[in-house]
Amino acid sequence: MSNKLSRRQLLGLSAAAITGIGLSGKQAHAINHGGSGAAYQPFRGYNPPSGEARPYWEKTYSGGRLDVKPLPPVLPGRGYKPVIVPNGAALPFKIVDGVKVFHLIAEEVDWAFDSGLRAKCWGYNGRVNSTVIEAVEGERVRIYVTNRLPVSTSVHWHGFNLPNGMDGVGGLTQPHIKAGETVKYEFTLRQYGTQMFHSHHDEMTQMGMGLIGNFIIHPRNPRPEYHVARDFSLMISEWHIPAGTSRPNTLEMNDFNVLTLNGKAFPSTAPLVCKTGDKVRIRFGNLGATDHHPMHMHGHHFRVTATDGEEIPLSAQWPETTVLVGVGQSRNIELIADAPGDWPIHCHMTHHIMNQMGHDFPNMVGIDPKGLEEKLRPLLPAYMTMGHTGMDMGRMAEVMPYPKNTIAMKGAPGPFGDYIPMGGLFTILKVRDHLKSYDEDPGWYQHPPGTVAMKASDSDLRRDGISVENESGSGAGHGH
Ligand SMILES: [Cu+2]
Repeated sequence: MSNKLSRRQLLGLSAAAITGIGLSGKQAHAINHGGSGAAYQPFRGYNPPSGEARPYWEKTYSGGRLDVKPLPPVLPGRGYKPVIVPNGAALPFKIVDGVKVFHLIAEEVDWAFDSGLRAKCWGYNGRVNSTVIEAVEGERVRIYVTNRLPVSTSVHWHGFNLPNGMDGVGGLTQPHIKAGETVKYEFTLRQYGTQMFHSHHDEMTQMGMGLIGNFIIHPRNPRPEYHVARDFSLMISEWHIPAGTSRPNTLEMNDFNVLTLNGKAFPSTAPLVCKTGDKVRIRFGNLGATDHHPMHMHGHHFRVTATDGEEIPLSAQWPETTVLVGVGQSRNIELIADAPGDWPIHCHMTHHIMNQMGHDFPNMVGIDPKGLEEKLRPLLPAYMTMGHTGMDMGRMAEVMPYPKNTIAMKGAPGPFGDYIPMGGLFTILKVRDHLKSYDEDPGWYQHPPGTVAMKASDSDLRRDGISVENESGSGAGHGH
């Protein structure tokens, strides 16, 4: 059997089926997925009204029809509330004969990870990791992919239930998209959730160069719980960009030194701005090379509400303050931002909240480097020992000039004149009672008087019988 069926052949087969002409098993199978189908039925989700059976597995492609009739396209702000893409944007679309048409362009992008660090990366439509495609369940999408890279590529729709030939695996489900070519993908969205898209050609290089993104599909008939005030989309990735170089080294497997949210390393990650009491959703995707990231949030707990597979039934959602986002996974979390303040959201792997960290140093923790530094300074003016004090940001900035095209290993000036000693996979949930606009960084939180941990006063120490000089640490709990 020819592996290419023309549209006319398919129509012919359908007609044969209708007129009851006998067909071989193989042909009959083709009809199953090729006849004229019913309209797409919105997914009821995993939280059906009580008493109704839960439709597990109903909507995977194996149980669906290839030719399902799409539902009408929906406009942002009308049928769905667009996601917020910190440091990024949703890809524009147009509607042609009831189909949402997108044009994705894979190209080299001179990308700023931070004001100090740029690199020649690969991205979609002028952005790295931060071009989001957004659509609505039941819609028909047609996505043109233009390849402006010097090599072949392909785009895989990660976590989608779609016809096999639209899966985007170069060489397996389609020919490679060669340099200069434009290829057309077209399918009906038969699910909703936080899905992703990425190159599936020379994956280590192309995904490592930045060809990844989130693909948000909103439900067609959302339940009331779906509505949130703030719906953020964040893509996690990791890079190896040795200080002073300007191209990511995608051969690196372990020692990543630039960790990013939507292609930005803190302090360049835009804060997630919320009003006190807002219901907030954060969609984490991870298409980095090898690392899984336990994303931790301060000051709040949240529920894990969905994976890239599907939403999690209400009865099975679990509370957390840290959600592990493995490579190739997405996780939705939801919370009520009810605590005003500046709250970190960050990966809890301590090496992932550093920028341009190298790891080939001897362990100097516990060593007094003073004598050593004095001896070495005349030979190496910028020398400083890396250790428990050596990583101190403020001092490092004074002593060590950074090589060209680097960012501070960690840190940014904070509200107290001290450095915030983190970088990389770090951003800030800014919750405020009053906001002029969601689109404006409200600045640092103004703490109510008496609510900031400050140096203890002598009268505090006296009142509580804390003797700083005389108590041994081990004896402090026993009283005297
Ligand atoms: Cu991490």
